[in-house]
Amino acid sequence: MLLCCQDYFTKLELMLTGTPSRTHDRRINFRVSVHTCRHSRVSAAKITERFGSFNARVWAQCRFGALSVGILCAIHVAGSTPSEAQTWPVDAAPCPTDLPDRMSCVPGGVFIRGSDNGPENVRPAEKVWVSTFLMDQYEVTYGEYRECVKNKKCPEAKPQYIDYDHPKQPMTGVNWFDAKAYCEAMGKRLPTEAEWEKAARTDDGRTYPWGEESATCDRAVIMDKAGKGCGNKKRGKNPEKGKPWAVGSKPVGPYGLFDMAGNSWEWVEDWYSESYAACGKSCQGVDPKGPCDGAEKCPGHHEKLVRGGSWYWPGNYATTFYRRPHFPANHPFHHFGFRCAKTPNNN
Ligand SMILES: [Ca+2]
Repeated sequence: MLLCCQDYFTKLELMLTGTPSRTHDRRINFRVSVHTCRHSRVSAAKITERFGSFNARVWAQCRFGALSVGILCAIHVAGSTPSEAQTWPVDAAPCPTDLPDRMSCVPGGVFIRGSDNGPENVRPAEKVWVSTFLMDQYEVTYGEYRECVKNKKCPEAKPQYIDYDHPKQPMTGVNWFDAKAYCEAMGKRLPTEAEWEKAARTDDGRTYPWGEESATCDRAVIMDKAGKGCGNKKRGKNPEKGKPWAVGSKPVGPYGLFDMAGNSWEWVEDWYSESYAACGKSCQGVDPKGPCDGAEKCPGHHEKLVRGGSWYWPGNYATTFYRRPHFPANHPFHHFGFRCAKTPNNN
């Protein structure tokens, strides 16, 4: 029987309706027309909604894969069953009433992570669950980081440009280890990549923290027609490189968080993978932690991630789902920042 992916999922729906037994499912062996699969118009969100993330992943491979991946797709389709659909926790822990200073609570639950309209590395869009967590309302500032260094609780780190050292500007020029050390010194931690994305986009799959309207300098510190940093030039050499603004200079976003789009890039905890499809199970389900489930060493993975775009880049880098990989030691040097998260005591 030669079927395309769309036919497969139609069949799967019929099977679900008829509640076939697992044994029966396993005997089903569809072959897949690679060409038709790649031109299927079924959306990943629809597949995820109906059949869970596993089948959405199969769909993504069918649709976007080259011939060799198409063969894998056929194997996956043949082996997949409706019983592998994701199940979610019944409820998330409530937000605590007593929140730490300058932190917000992001209620746990399912949200749409990734996008089918962005670069390959954000695909596919699929539902994942994050537990209730707390998130810094602002990027960590230069002043806060220097205070931590002064108190001998944080590694020495500084931006390389002058005019990036105002107390209320985001701390830029930290590597991933510096960012992690700062958060731990504050009794916090770096957010996972999934947590960061949930905090930026809520549970409705929006493109920017404010919704679908394009990023402009009314909403975020980005590069626009006026230049980098919304035209706010830096002192000294190369003024056109612009500079980050004081944190919280633009309108507040969901959950009371500022600058989740633009201003400084923000390190997150996870190792980088080429796409969520390539990451597989470690990027799916409940509280995904990325490749190697967030282990300190992760063979084959050498980069971490920053999220949210910055003053230096145009608005399309400031989407809720854009992923930028970089080496945790920050070589070559970039002016990246961060904010911290925390697991509430009741969770
Ligand atoms: Ca930011």
